[in-house]
Amino acid sequence: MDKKQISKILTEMALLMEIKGDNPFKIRAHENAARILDGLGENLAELAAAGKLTGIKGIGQGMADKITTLLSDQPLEEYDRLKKAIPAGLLEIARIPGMGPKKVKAVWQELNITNLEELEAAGKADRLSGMKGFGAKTQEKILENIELMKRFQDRYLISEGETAAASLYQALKDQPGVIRCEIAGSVRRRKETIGDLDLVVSAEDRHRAAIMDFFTTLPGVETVKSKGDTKSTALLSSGISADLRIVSDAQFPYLLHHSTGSKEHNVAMRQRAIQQGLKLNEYGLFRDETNISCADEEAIFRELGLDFIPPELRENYGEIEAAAQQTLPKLLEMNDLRGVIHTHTLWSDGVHSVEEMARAAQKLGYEYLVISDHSKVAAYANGLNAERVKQQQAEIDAVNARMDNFRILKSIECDILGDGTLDFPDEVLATFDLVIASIHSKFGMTRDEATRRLIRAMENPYVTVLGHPTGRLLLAREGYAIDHHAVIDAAAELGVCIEINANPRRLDLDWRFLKYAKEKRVQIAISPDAHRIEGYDDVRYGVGIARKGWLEKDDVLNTRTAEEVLAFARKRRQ
Ligand code: DGT
Ligand code: CA
Ligand code: CA
Ligand code: ZN
Repeated sequence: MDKKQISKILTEMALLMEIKGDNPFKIRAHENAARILDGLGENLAELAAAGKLTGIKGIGQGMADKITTLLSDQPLEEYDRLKKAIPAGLLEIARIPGMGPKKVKAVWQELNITNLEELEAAGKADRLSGMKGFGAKTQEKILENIELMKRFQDRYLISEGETAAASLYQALKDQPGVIRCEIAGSVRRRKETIGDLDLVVSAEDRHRAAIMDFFTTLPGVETVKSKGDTKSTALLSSGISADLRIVSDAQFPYLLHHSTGSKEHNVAMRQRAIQQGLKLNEYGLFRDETNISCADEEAIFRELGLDFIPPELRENYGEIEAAAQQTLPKLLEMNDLRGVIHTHTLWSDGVHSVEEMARAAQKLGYEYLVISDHSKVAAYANGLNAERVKQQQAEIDAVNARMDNFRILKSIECDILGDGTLDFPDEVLATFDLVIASIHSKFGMTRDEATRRLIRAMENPYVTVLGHPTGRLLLAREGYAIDHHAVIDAAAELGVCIEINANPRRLDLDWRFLKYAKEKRVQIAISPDAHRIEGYDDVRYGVGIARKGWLEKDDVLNTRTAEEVLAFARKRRQ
C-alpha cells in the first residue's frame, strides 16, 4: 500500500469512528495523521524501514504501528472491526453533501437507516424533517443530493479512471504472449469523467486464455462479470468496471481505434470510409472483402486521407475535416508549460509554506509560481485581509531574494461578491502582480445573473484571470448556469484570461467551449489550484482538457515567461 492509500484508509477510519461515536481525540488523531501523510515530502516506506515514523510531528507510536501494518499490506484489525461494526451503506450516505457524520449516526440509530435507498424512502415519507438538527429544508436538500448522486453513480473522475487503467496496463503489458497493449476508451481521450475502462491487447491465439486468466484474477479484481477468449469484463474493488479485449496483432490497430472512440467519431470515420468505397470496423479496413493492412492507427488515418488525429480530439468536433485539410492543431504539451498559476499556501487553506511550494515547483522544472491565496470574505478558507496580504507579500519578497532562477508572482484568488464587485478595493488589488477572480458563494442565481456577475468582475482592470467559471464539482455539484459564449466574448474584448481549473473535480472551463475561446483568441491558464505540493500533479488533467479543446502552446498563458505574464496583467491596468 502506498502513502495515498494509507491516508485514505485513515480518513475512512476517522469517519467510521465518528459515525460510531468514538473518542474525539482518537478521531482527530486519525484525521491529522492522514493530513500529515498527504503533505509528507519524504518516502514513507523508507521512513518506516528506518524506524523514523514517530519522528514525524503528530505521529505517535500507535499510529506508526498502524501505518507500518498497512505499508506491508497486512490486515489492520482495528480497521476491519470498524468496517464490521458500521454498515457500508452509511459511508455512501456520508458522502451526500449536507450529511455530516452526526446526521449519519442519527438516521442510523434513530431510524435504523443503513443505505441510500432507505434514506431516500425516509425522506420521501417525510420522516427526516422531524429529527433533531434536520428540518424540512434539510430534508429537501438531502433528497435533491441523493438524486444527483444516483445520476453520477456509475461514473468516475478521470484521475480515478487513469490510476485504475494504468495499474491494469502495467500488469498486462509484460505478461507472456502480450505483443501490444494500450489503454483505450474515454481514459485515452482524456474525458473529464469516465464510465468504464477499456484495455486492448494483441497476442497469438495460444496465449489468449492465459492472459484472460491473469486479467480476471488480478488482485484489484472483485468480481468477474463475463469471461471469454476475446473479451472479458471485470469489476474492480474500486467499483470501476474494466473491459479487456484480445485480438491478433494484425487486427490490433483497428480494435484500438474502435475502442478509443468516441462513438460519434467512429460513426463519422465509418461514413468517410464508405464515401471512399471502403468499410471500416473494429476488425479491419476493407475494400470489397479484402483487408487493407494497417500497421498502426496512423496507417488507418493515412489510408483514409487523414492526418493522425490525437485521441483527445476524437469527439467529432470537426477533427476529421481538419485532418483531411491538414489543419489539425499542434496540441499543447506538458513540457510547454513554464509556470504554475493558481496555488494556495499556509496563508489561507493550503498545507505548505510559500517557500516549500516554490522550491517544489522549481524542482518540477517550472520557472515561476503564481501564489493566489483566498481573499478575506472566504473566512472558511482562512482568507487574507489587507493586513495579512502585506505580510504575505513581504514573505514572498524574502523567498524570492533567496531563490535563483525562479520567481514567485504575487497574486490572490479574489472572491467575486454577489453583485460582481471584488472582495478588495483597487488599492489592494494593485499590489498584486496578477489577480484571479472566482465565485465561491451565493450560487443561487439565474443564468443571466451569473453571467452578468462574472462579466462585471472581469471589467475590473485588475482582474487578470477568471477562476473556475462555473463552480462545478464533477459528479457532485452542477455548476451554476452561465452563458459561456457571452463570458468568453467579454474575456476576449477585455483581455482577461480564463482558467482551466486542472483539479480533476473541476476541469472548469469545460473543454467543449475551449475551441470557441481559442477562435476568440482568449488566453487560457492551466491552473492546478494546488493546496499542497502534490496538487501540482493535477496539471496533467488540465493539459488533457486543453488538448481536448484544441489548444496550442500559444493559447495558454503559462507557456509564457514570467515577464510576459506580468506584461499581460499590466496591459489591462493602463
Ligand atoms: P465511457 O466508458 O462511458 O466513459 O465512454 P467510452 O467512450 O469509453 O465508451 P465505451 O466504454 O462504452 O466504449 C468504448 C468505445 O467503443 C467507444 O468510445 C466507441 C466504441 N463503441 C462503443 N459502442 C459503439 C457503437 O455503438 N458504435 C460505434 N461505432 N462504436 C462504439
Ligand atoms: Ca469506457
Ligand atoms: Ca467499455
Ligand atoms: Zn477557488
